[in-house]
Amino acid sequence: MKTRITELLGCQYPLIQGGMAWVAEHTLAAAVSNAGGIGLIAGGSAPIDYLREQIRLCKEKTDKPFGVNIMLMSPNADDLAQLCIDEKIAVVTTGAGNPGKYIPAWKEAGIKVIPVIPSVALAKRMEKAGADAVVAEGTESGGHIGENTTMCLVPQVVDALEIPVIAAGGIADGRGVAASFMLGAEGVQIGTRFLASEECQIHQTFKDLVVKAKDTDSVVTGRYTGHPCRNIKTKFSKMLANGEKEGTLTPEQFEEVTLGSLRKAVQDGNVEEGSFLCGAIAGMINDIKPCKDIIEEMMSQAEKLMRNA
Ligand code: TUI
Repeated sequence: MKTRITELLGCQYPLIQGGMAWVAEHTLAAAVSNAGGIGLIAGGSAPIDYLREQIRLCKEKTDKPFGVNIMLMSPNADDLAQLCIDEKIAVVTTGAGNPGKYIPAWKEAGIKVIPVIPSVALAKRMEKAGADAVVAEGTESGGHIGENTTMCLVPQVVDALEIPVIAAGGIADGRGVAASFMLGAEGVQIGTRFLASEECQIHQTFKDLVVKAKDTDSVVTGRYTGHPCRNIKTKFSKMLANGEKEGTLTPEQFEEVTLGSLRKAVQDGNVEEGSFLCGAIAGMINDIKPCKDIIEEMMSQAEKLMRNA
């Protein structure tokens, strides 16, 4: 399991955790890093003081490298980007935008930069801008997504770039990891599987929704706002999907009712008003266990499959 990603990031396994807004805090990040992957703390739309505290708590829980995800639509993105430099963060991933303007300063500070991208065009731009690797994220992922699937996107990004590619979207066991490697990826990003981990601090209702989900239980909402998001089907997400389809909810009303809905899902387990962002692979996840068990089982299954391939 040695690839350019384990070499670049100095970790045992070529696995990074998804930078899930509101979900990825220091307990989860430290557990993933301690288990040999790269844990991430999500900046999301949080204020700088929150992220600084999370980084410091994570440093107390692990001496392994970990990273921060910068959500580029955040009004605080400039401050959070600088904080990563001040706190000497090992690796930064980005989402929901083009991080080009931050890359020179991050590189100067010795930070490994890994933008998450949903298209070949953006991947090429990131390589030119100096990224160390990219995460090619398929539409199977939870949260804010592009249109192309992991199966189609990953090999096209691999062909277009020299830098290593990490596959994301729909990967939750060793079969997904092995398939990603067959597509030319040199690492995987795992999000949804870690929702159902012991160390993940989300509300129990959220974990139960992931564990109970079937293959058909995810829905994409908000395409007409320009920010499509994959969620678990609930009364709330079905209402949003319906309002969008029937034209009974304007894009402005959609933005209004979803404001604050990530927090309501993650912290309150509020199924009436919360957005439970989650990938399409949730149907395959049937138990909650420690991150270490998740990672070791996934990687040993992948190794066996690849040895026999
Ligand atoms: O970023 C994600 N997933 C996310 S971010 C998030 S918080 C949020 N909430 C409401 C609306 C929007 C975000 C929840 N889930 N994944 C990585 C990702 N990046 N997916 C798609 C993109 C992306 C989109 C456009 C990356 C670059 C991009 O560039 C456009 C440009 O500026 O050229």
